Amino acid sequence: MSKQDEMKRLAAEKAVEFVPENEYIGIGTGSTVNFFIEALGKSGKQIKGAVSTSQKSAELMAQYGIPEIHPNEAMKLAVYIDGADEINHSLQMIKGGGGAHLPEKIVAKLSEKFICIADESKYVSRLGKFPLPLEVVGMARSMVSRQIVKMGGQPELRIGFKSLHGNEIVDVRGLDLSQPLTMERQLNEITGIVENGLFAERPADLLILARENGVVELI
Ligand code: ABF
Repeated sequence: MSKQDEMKRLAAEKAVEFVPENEYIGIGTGSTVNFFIEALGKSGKQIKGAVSTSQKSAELMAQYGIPEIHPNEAMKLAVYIDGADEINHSLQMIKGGGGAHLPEKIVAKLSEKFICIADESKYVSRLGKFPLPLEVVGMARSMVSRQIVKMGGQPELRIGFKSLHGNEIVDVRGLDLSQPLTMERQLNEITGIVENGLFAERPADLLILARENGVVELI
């Protein structure tokens, strides 16, 4: 197992301690979350049900006997466990590297507590080294791209990728993300963008960060 995978596993295993018994929870997407699903399944903890955010997570949950529920069945989720592509010191994130940031943002907003699990490579002082994913309706891709260029961004279509909801993903470099909340709200105004990968309005409430030296920090 690589050093980075070992750190992801450490953070994921720590997160199981924060899962309350007999509650509805949300489960994100990505390789760090895959370690969490395995650890939760092996822990024997009984949860009422979990909302998944991708087919991959749903399949892994089924493999470990974690009961799945549809998000419309739950008024609120006690906790949401998910990874991130980048997370800053205010626990604002860039997510969507896996193309699942729309369901992830929906489930995050449905959850009382968002716990982000990550290895230390994701922890940054300023967001933006990772290209910002935008889920875009196909018919509006060019119109959206022109507006992104006017904002200083360099949009790149994720070739051959369709989201869970059949939309396209455009990855954007070069936007000024020094004020993540302002940028998230600006992007929300652009017709044709279904969802952007900035999690500033809904940041994480807790970061479980695994360091290279094996220490797991709670931030
Ligand atoms: C997911 O976590 C995505 O938003 C993000 O792309 C991913 C990070 O992936 P990994 O855990 O594999 O680094 O929620």
